[in-house]
Amino acid sequence: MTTPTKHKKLIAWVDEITQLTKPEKVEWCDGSQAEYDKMIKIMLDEKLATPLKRPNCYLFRSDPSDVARVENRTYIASKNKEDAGPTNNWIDPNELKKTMTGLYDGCMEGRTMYVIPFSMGPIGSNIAKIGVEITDSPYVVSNMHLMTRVGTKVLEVLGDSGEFIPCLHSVGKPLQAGEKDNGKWPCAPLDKKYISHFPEERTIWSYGSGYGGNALLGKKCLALRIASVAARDEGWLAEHMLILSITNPQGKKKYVAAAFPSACGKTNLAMLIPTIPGWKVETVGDDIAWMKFGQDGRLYAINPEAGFFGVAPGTSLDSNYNAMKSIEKNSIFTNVALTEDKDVWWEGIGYKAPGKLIDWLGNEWEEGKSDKPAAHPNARFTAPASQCPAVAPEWEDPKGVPIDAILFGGRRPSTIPLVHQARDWNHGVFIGSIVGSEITAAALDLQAGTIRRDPFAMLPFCGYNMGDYFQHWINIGKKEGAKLPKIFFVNWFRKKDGKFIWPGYGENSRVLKWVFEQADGTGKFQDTAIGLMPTVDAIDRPEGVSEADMKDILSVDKEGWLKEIDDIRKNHYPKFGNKLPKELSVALDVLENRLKG
Ligand code: OXD
Ligand code: MN
Repeated sequence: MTTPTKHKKLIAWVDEITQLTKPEKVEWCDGSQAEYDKMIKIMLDEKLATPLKRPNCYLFRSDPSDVARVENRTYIASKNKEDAGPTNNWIDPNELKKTMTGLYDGCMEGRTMYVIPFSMGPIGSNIAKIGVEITDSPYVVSNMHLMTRVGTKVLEVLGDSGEFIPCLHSVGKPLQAGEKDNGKWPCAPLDKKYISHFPEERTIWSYGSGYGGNALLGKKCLALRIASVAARDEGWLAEHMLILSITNPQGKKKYVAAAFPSACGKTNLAMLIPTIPGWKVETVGDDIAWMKFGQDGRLYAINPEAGFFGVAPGTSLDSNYNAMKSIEKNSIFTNVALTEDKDVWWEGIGYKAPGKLIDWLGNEWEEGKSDKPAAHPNARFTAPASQCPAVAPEWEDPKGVPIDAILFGGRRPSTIPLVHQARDWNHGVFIGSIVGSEITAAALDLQAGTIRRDPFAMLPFCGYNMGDYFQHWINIGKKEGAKLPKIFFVNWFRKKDGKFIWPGYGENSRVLKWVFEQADGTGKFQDTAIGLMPTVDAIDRPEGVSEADMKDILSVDKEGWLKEIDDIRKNHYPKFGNKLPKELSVALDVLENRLKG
């Protein structure tokens, strides 16, 4: 195959990696449908893919050791340890490169090396960034086709000397002569997996995992960890946020970005169907937002991705109609269960398993007979965003959409009310910095059920010192002429007697309506010790929520907050040492005084 670019630096890098990893052959990806079909054919032949009855849909089962992001094998290898900060794993970059070069040596033997030029963001947008992923996984190539914009058109924009972020990936399973994968998902053992970032060089090296965020390097690695470093240096924001538009019955539209820790329902919120008549929500993105100041001083956001990599379990026509419609065709399913008539099934899909299934491990599974879930809790679908019935017509607008409100949230069974609003930008940064959530299944190596602080929902995704990141947010608020979004703290997950009080899903539109009104200056609110809150009549009570419960989730739990403050003071803020911006310790003091006063 001839090299489809004259970009010297890119060609030299591809040559260098070819010599190191020693693949059987090298292929440059053009992004065509024929290429996608070829990848699928390779994986069907290798018995890694199972065709489904949904048109152009396939099921994959990964290795049981390779089912989620591996946070304790994820590294920020900055030159100085302090630049990675207290929340990241750090290894000296020279040492890490030495170890990984040893692993990469010959790691693609017997495999094809694919070179995938991709754009995060609409091709040619001045907010977009170009990456090139080298991988030995056809699964990665096909998923990158859905999740990003790939191929020749990206090389055209890159030209002979454009900037790109090199992203090196290998599953870490070379093949001996004559050996085939033969139905076995290729990956390396856990202690050989490395998801490494070199922030000063803007480079990503991933080894040993073929799953999701570990392997689709445009997503968490580039669009969050590396982009957050670029954003700090260039004065913008790369955030773990969905983007939606909300339109009132009079046709007025506002844009909301919202950060929630992994598996807290960002995809559901991004696509919700309002239960309140006359209101409309449309989706711009479900996971990542890049926000830059426009000429008018407003923050404009793009969704750098082109698809959804959503958690399947719990997704049903009731919980997320638009996601279910998005995955009717041209989608990839990983670690869900298979029905006898070759459809997918998972826990929470909205109907009983139709007969016997094959579970995510490839074993027979029957309702009531097996105590293990049929789909892995972190089973995923990959689908093109363009297939979402609720996708906003402007979702690919290269200039982005102007953000009116930012929401922070997490799974908090107590203390945090349904919604409150920050008094000003710094108070909003304080709210972002204290986000916490009950742990879910999106990361392999964490204890499900406990609460961990996840500032800005960026704990696993911030590519530099989190204390400096807080400061960067404070600095954004100081920009001259900035017309900043309003900031809110939401919590759909309050519990009473072990049950959720708030119905969530489409009913969250009631809260979005108040957010809209607050951003519009027309909301009804009261000033409280923790911030601005809706008056009792400002949010309509959904069916099934009693007046007493509604009051409960819309009031200030003084004791709970004082405990929260104590925990922040003792266990959270001290981690950041002298990097903690003074504005945040001041905000904590002010909150305590207001509660006590
Ligand atoms: C994701 C995650 O996959 O946050 O989006 O883990
Ligand atoms: Mn995410």
